[in-house]
Amino acid sequence: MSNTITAPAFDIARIRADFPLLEGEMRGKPLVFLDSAASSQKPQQVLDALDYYYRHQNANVHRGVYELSQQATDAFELGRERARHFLNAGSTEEVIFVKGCTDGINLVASSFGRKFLREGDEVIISAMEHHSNIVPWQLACEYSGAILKVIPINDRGELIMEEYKKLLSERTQIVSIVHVSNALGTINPVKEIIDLAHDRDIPVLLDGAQATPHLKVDVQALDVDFYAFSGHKVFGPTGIGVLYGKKKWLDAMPPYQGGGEMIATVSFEKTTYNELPFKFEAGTPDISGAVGLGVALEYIEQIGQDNISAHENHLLEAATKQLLEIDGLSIIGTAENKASVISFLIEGTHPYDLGTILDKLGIAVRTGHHCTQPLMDRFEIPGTVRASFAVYNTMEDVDKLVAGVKRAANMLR
Ligand code: 7TS
Repeated sequence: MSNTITAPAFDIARIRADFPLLEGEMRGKPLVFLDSAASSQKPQQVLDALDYYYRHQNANVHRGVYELSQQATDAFELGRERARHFLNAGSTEEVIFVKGCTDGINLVASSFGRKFLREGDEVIISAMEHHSNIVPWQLACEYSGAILKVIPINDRGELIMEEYKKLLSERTQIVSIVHVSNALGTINPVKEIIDLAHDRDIPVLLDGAQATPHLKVDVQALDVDFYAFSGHKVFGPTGIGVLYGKKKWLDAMPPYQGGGEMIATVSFEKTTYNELPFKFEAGTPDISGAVGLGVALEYIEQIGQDNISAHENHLLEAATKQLLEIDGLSIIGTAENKASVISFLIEGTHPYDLGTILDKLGIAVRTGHHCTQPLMDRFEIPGTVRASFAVYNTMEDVDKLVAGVKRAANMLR
């Protein structure tokens, strides 16, 4: 079994041992978890951090004069500093805690939209967006009278860059694009996308939900204006995520929600707002979530994103090759530059039936449209079976997936 790579910092057995849930069984069989694109499992280090926080540090933040509240605030702000480091943001002022990637995109669509979108303006997205990067912009367009423009993709599931260039115009106010597609695995040429938009002074938001678990992201090197991701996909807790935003934009944008923490002073006549990043964090934040997320991000950095990518590419290549040997199987999403997501269909079978049989074998995959209905329409399919690999998956998982899919296909045909 060739499930390890040679990088010295990378030991798959040790990494797997960090994830207690992966040692369990499902339906009486050892669990083969291949749905990390939906939500990842959590390492012991994150579980311990949450436990420690609630046992020893729990209090509300930024408010109490007492020592415990100071400790909770320090733990929370350490989570922010770790998120800043993870993205290589210039300042923690630019790191806003949100509920998740969806919440981060909604914040920008709502606040940026209110300030900068007017009738006849245009917003550019792409044909491979998750609903979370479609619907918030549809709402913003509905309120403002702006128009949504969509970059088409080719049959491999890659953006057609020539079409993107044609869509950019003096009417474009913002470009909002997925970094890595959750349904196809395509890694988009985000630096080129950003540079082309910046040539016209148009800001760019990247949906980093699927990129952050796999790739090194450097918001300064990308020069990206907004970057959103979810904690639960990067081995952290649910209910927390990060929106990075360039200070110049965040300063220019109105608050998204009102309430505690986002204010400086309140009177019935006039309220003034807190400084960044608190201006965008109304109400008691997800304190333990920020603590756990910080530890999860440090966990990724300790393994090293290059090691993670190399390991996952190894699994992706092997799984792709072996699955394609199965009669009637086709892969949806064959971009040259891909992350560890494989969407597939088998002629004469329904994705849901395949997924159900795999589940009986203890193999967790996702079936359906993956919250990308317009993308499924583009390929004229109702959905796919999707296997997604994370750092803790092994070549044994690949072998079990392939054997399971063969068995399911034989049963269904
Ligand atoms: N953007 C992308 C590219 C995603 O894959 C997802 C979630 C989101 C945004 C939304 O993230 P959330 O944490 O705010 O919900 N994707 C998936 C998936 O592929 N299967 O389940 C959730």
